[in-house]
Amino acid sequence: MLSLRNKRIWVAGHQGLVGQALVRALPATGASVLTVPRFALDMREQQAVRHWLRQNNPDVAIIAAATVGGIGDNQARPADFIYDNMMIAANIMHESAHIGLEKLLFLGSSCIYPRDAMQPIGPESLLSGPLEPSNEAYAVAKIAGIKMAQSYARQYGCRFISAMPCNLYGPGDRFDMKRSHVIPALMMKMDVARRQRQSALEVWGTGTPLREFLHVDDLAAALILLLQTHEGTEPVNVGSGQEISIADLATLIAEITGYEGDIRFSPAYPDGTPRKILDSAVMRGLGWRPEIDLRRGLMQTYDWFLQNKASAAEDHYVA
Ligand code: GFB
Repeated sequence: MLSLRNKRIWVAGHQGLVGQALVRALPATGASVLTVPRFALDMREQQAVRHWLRQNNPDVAIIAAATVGGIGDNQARPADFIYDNMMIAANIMHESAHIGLEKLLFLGSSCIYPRDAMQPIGPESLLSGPLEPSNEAYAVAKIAGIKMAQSYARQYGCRFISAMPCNLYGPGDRFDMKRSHVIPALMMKMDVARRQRQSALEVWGTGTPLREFLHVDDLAAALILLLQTHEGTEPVNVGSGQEISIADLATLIAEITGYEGDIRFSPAYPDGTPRKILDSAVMRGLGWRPEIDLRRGLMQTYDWFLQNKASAAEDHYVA
């Protein structure tokens, strides 16, 4: 058990969806949260990361910094996704190993697992088959991060652990019709369509893929529990256990946003992986349960969007 009381915890990527949730949740543990704005530290620069870590000397680090986006953004910018994410993980882990950090938590994503993995997906599926092509670059960078954490643990005895969340959503997400994940993209599209009284709108793909969604505040609680109680180098899956098809999700978001026009599926756009539900047995074994059901979480996220339209559409590079 690691008490976080009075620990100085660096949340790398505090402006992103996960980072903001951690900044909200960590103070209740008695920890003090360290952050650095993007303009003051480019985590892709090794010298800058080395200098910052030596100056600030945190006790614990959480790598929530990443270049992320939805399926469209992944397909448009594979070079950014592989380069940024590999550099961020490599620089932070390598430099952390040399300042005697007590513990580090690396965040990945369920897209690290093979496209045709057995469902629910356990960590033993890692590297057992080909990846989903639409997000291969991102997945490879995240797999490299997991392997780095394992290698530094083995060679130097570092307490580097990894968590793999399912698809996330919540307040503080990036809202962009082309680049963001499905929930913010559909909320934004439907909000515009309702206000402009459009009779129909387009939802990418066939509507048949299944996704497991988790509210980011539930993820933050899981990550804190992992820091406090978990040791070991196997990635730990964090999922809600609840799946929904994209078609049903679109209907639910239409209800919440008050959009009453037609929903037209557009198979010219990619579906991505057909299904990716995680086996989250390790988290459940630690006593963690998600508390925010999808409908309530979507309503709260839409309210947040309505109140924060300007910042929600900003161009985040970290998530
Ligand atoms: O959220 P999303 O981009 O993530 O897409 P992935 C989920 C599903 O929603 C896909 C469909 O089947 C999309 O085709 N979809 C329908 C839409 N309409 C839209 C729309 O307007 N925007 C978006 N974005 N999707 C991402 C990975 O995959 O998952 C990332 O690309 C990351 O690397 C993340 O791992 C968790 O689940 O397909």
